[in-house]
Amino acid sequence: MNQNFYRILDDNFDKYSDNILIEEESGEKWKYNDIKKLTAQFSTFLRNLGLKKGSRIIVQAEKSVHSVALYLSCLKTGIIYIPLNTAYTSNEMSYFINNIEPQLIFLSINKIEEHKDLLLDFPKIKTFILDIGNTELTDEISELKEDNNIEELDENDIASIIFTSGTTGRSKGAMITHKNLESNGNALVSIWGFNESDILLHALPIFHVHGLFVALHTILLTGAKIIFFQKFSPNALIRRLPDATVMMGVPTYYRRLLSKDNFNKSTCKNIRLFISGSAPLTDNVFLEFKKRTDHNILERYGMSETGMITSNPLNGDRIAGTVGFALPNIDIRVSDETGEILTADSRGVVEVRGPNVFSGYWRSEEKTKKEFRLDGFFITGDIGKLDYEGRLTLFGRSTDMLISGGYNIYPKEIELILDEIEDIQESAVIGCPHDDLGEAVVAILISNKAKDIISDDSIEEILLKSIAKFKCPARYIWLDELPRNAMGKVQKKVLKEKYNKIFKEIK
Ligand code: MCA
Repeated sequence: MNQNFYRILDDNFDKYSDNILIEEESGEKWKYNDIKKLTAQFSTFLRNLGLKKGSRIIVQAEKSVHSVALYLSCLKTGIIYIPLNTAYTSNEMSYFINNIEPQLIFLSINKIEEHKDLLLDFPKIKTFILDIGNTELTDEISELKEDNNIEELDENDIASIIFTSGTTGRSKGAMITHKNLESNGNALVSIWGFNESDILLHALPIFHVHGLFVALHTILLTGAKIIFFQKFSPNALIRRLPDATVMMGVPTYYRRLLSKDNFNKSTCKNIRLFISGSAPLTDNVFLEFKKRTDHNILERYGMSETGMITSNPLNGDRIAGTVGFALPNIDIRVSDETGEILTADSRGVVEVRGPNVFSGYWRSEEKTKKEFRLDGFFITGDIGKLDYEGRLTLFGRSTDMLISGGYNIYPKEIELILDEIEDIQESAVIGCPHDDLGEAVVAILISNKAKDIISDDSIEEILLKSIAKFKCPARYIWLDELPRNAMGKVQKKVLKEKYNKIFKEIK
């Protein structure tokens, strides 16, 4: 039997052909049938260029209906879809292109301009503009015949590669299979009670698991509808909230909604479910939200490598500070550093096994091996504890990764660049609590000059040549030395405690 995940979506395209699938901010509406057609035209486009099962395309483009159709056509044709954050610089892109060796690249107009020089290094890779509104590409697609052939695939064939920040400073590509997408999509539909009458507010970017898989698939699997926002804006969302039944977001979205006086019970009158993920939801936001709207936000937990792992219940207690229970068919456990499985209520590293778990890191067999136990459990790196009922609480990570506005950031990547700057002897990058973003990046720097230290702006200018803006420190602090333990290791914990209130003091 064909195990291509798209076959199920295709059935739904027929079953719900006249239902609206996407309503854009402009008011333009796309039925299931329209998206099926566009997907089939993209399939023709890709196949005409000689791409086939296992070929790879990189997409760094603005969120649009056409980019959704391009993604779907990749599922349909067995082509591997690699979405990238639109904030990535040419330096970051260079790494991804060399690592993936794609057959095609799709870029938004501003990215074509930004990567002009970089692209000269890859003359054999065809590049297309994919942007909002009509472009040469979208015009060409609209003229093409529909290719309705769904590629015959095995459940373990790769659907997508999602890059996750790496502990050593280099990103790793998590290979997500058709089985991963199908099992996780079906599990979420079931535990969150999605159905044909749902209307989802979709303001998330679609280059991450949250916006691309979790949000899109729950809708596509049920014949429901999406109100599609270019990006998150609290005012635009408040205008459309009364028309919606479900919203998904990172905690920053909920904090920003609460900052608006006109966000209240009547705005949420038709909403049945607010879902939060990608970063910890604070008790404050959870409680304030309840007070303002009468809704308990449902917090769930996932990773790029695993899709969604746990969720608070749709019916039953949603407890602030916990991320709920394992999804159906997913096993979770907590272990110590040696791999010894811990009993309930003990803190350790969370491990997960199930049909949701990725098949490994792209071209990194060694790295993959290190992250799995022999019995197939994936070591998430998140620190947590399970209670006697199986409810999971998280306490941060075993690595020093931080999460800013829902984006994972690895300090090492930033420190490596800072340490190369002439005036900087060494650096330590940490995440500090931030009201809006959850955490924001702070760089602690040691100078090798007595005076006339390089300015913050000059440092940022250097950083921006290599890394995306959202990874750049929001604050730079110069110290005489970094705190170290007896082994000489920098004590980031000490720094984090010291600068815990740094973003609160300036208010
Ligand atoms: C934008 N900026 C940021 C961030 N985003 N800085 C730090 N952290 C961020 N997350 C900076 C920009 O560089 C820019 O700097 C300034 O903020 C304004 O940019 P803009 O794009 O207008 O920002 P924004 O609209 O306010 O965006 C903030 C945001 C956005 C709404 C929180 O980052 C967002 O939508 N995040 C969602 C991320 C997400 O989907 N994560 C899921 C991945 P300047 O003005 O100085 O130039 S995790 C996942 O998928 C796992 C599996 C899971 O469990 O879900």
